[in-house]
Parts: sequence; C-alpha cells; structure tokens
Amino acid sequence: MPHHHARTQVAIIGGGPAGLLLSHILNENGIDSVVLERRTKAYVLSRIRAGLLEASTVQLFRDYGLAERMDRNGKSKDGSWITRQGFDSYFIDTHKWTGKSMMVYGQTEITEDLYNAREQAGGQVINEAEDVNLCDVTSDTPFVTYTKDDKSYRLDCDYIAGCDGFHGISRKTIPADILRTYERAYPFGWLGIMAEVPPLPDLIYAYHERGFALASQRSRLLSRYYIQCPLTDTVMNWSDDRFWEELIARFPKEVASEIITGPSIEKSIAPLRSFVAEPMQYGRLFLAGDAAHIVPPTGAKGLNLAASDVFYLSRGLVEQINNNRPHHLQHYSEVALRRVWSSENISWRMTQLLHVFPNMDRFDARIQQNNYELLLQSEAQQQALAEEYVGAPFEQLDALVPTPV
Ligand code: FAS
Ligand code: PHB
Repeated sequence: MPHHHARTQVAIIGGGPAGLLLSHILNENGIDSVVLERRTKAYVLSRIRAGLLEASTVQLFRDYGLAERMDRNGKSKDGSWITRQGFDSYFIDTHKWTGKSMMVYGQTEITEDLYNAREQAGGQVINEAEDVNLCDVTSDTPFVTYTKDDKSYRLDCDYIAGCDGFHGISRKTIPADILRTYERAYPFGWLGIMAEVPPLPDLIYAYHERGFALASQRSRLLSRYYIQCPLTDTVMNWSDDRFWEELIARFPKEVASEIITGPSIEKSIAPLRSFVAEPMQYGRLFLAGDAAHIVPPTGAKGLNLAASDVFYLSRGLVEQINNNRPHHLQHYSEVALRRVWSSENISWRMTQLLHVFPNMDRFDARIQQNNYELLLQSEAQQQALAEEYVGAPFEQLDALVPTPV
C-alpha cells in the first residue's frame, strides 16, 4: 500500500518543455498540476537540443509571461539559407512571404525559463520520480503511482498528461489494439557540436555530395553546427579538427571562409526518425510532445510541435475544468494531429531535399535536384516553403489567452 497519498487536478508525466509549459499554462488558468520527472533537474537542463522557434511558439511564450529572457537574449530571424553544391543559394524568406519571423533561442534556455517560472509560482515539479505507472486512465478517477527516495506514492487526479518523450511510459499505456503508429527511420544521423565561437550571421542548411550540414547558433558567442553522418558512426571517430574540416568542405567557399572554428564544448550524434502515434488521447490520458511524435530536426519542428500540442491540450483542459465545456478536450487529438502531420510532412520533405541518401538511385537523385531547381524558380514553391517553415498559426488562439484582470 503506498506510503503517501496526494491529489491534483492534472498529473503531468515528464518535466521537459511540454510538461513544464503545460503546468505553467494550467497554473495561469487556476488549475493545479503536479509534474513527475524521472531525472534530476540538472540532467534535464544538461540536454542540448532544439534551437529555432516558430512564430506561434514565441507568441505563446509571450502571452504567458515566459519570454522576457527570450526577447532579451534570443535572436529574431527573417529566414534561413539553403545552399546546394553547384547551384545558387536560396533564402527561405519567411518575413517576405508570411510577414513573420522565427527566433533562435536554445531549448536549454527555454527549459530553464520554464523551471524558474514554476518555482516562482510554487509549482510542484517532482524530480527523480521513478517507476511511474498510469492507472485507471479510462475511469473518471485515474491515478498515478511512483517511487522516490525508496518511498512509494499515489497521486489521484482528474486527468493525466503524458509529456514523457519518445521513451516514456505514457504512450505504452494505450492498448496496442487501439494505438496506431507510423514510422520512417533514416539511414543516417546528425553529428552536432557546440563551440564558444561567433556563429555565422544566418542559419544555413547545406546539401553537398559529401552530406548535409547545418550552421546554427545559440548566441553571439555560441555556435551550433551539425553534419550528416552514418548511423554506425560514433563521436569517438570525430576529433574537433576532423569535424571542422568536414563541415567546411560541405559549404560553398564564400560561406566556408567565414566559419570561425574552435574547441567543442559538446559533441553528440542524434538518429533521425519520423514517428506519429494515434490517437493522442485515451480515456483521461492525453499525449503531448515527443511522447506522441518525432520529426527529423531538419525542419526545426520537434520543440515547436510540443508547444502546439500544449496549446491545444491546455485549451481543452481549461475549457473542461473551468467552464465545463468538453468540446476542445474531446477533439484534442484530432486538432493536434492536423498540425503534427503538417510538421511531419515538411520535416520529411526538407530531409529528402537536403541529405545524401546512401541508396538513392539516379532517378531519385535527379528528382531531388529538380526539387531544388523548382524552389529557385517558382514563387509558389517559395511561398509554400516559407509558410510551412515559419509554422502555421494555432487554430483559435484567442480561446486560451487569459482575459486581462
Ligand atoms: P522531452 O523528451 O524533451 O522531455 C520528456 C521528459 O520526460 C524528459 O525530461 C524525460 O526525462 C522524462 N521522462 C521520460 N520517461 C519518464 C518516465 N517514465 N517518468 C517520468 N519522466 C519521464 N527539436 C528541434 O526542433 N530541433 C533540434 O535540433 C532538435 N534536436 C534534438 C536532439 C536530440 C538528441 C533529441 C532527443 C531531440 C531533439 N529535438 C530537436 C527534439 C526535441 O527538441 C523535442 O522535440 C523536445 O525535447 C520535445 O519536448 P518534450 O515533448 O517535453 O520531450
Ligand atoms: C538548432 O539550432 O539546433 C537547429 C536549427 C534548425 C534546425 C535544427 C536544429 O532545423
């Protein structure tokens, strides 16, 4: 029998961006939640991941008082460059085609801002919560059990949000005969480094016969670079010198000559995957973020999808709990998945456009080249890419923003 018994309105599994953002927005709407995070706060904050925010993600953070440091330290971007060996470069001009900009601001900083906001509000984020189990999720009285410091706990709740990422327990709670999954694994990964050197002025995606490369940034003095590498590769094979030499070889000379190199402070390889689990709700369990879907980072959509899921899920929970209006919660999965599949689509197409696929035949290689040529020539293609890259607006944003007191 559990030693400790507690209650909350929403139990949130996972203290990454999705879980923390949901907890914050619920709190802003007077709804109590508890976040159960398996790892220590230091471990969560040590992960280096996303860096580019869609316009709607930035607006959501501003609407909820989370953007003070983002607006101070982040860098607004009117678009990103694409280069292809032997062709003119192309600027995805989101400002020209959509009137919107994106923001370069690291996921690490976002997670820090979210932890700070929860702590300032006296929010309950329980780190090192182990053996989390979701119980009675199809009943009206679901609950969660977990252990911490060798004590066992039971947390009664009205709803459970599964924000525990791709390897979490929440998605696995949905029975296999109900859950539908869709997956595409890619035959390569991204080797990423962080270096305390001034970055290039803009984000640049590069296609080269040697492989994909990406120049990004975190601040005026912190650069983030990636190169495509074989799935079998390991960080041990990549000295800093070898990394910089390969990165420089994949950019056009006029770009390569501007790259400032230096010692890496972080180096890691991430596999690329497209994955979607449907439905994103089961009884009183609702999945959000990587727990429900994964995109290859080529389109910079992973973190932004976590934010849009949280926008839709928090709207549904607020409408149900505060106003006894079930519509948005009942349709959460359907609405969230429309945006998930749009992001899966653009992420897959940008990955196809920009990477060397080891088994690509000559026909596919010419189609890949023609897709780039079309982008250079067609304003319709340019507008479409800009709209998808900057991210579609959330549906009915005004339904969530708290009415000013
Ligand atoms: P997260 O995985 O961030 O958080 C889930 C949390 O749940 C974790 O803290 C985990 O410890 C916890 N958890 C797991 N199981 C649990 C359990 N059983 N009990 C309790 N807690 C549990 N996106 C981009 O847009 N651009 C990028 O460049 C990019 N790079 C990435 C690189 C890597 C290596 C990875 C893995 C992802 C990358 N992503 C990128 C995607 C990433 O940013 C995610 O989209 C984002 O972290 C999603 O946030 P969450 O859904 O909160 O999931
Ligand atoms: C990053 O800065 O980490 C980044 C930027 C754009 C992407 C992927 C990653 O598409």
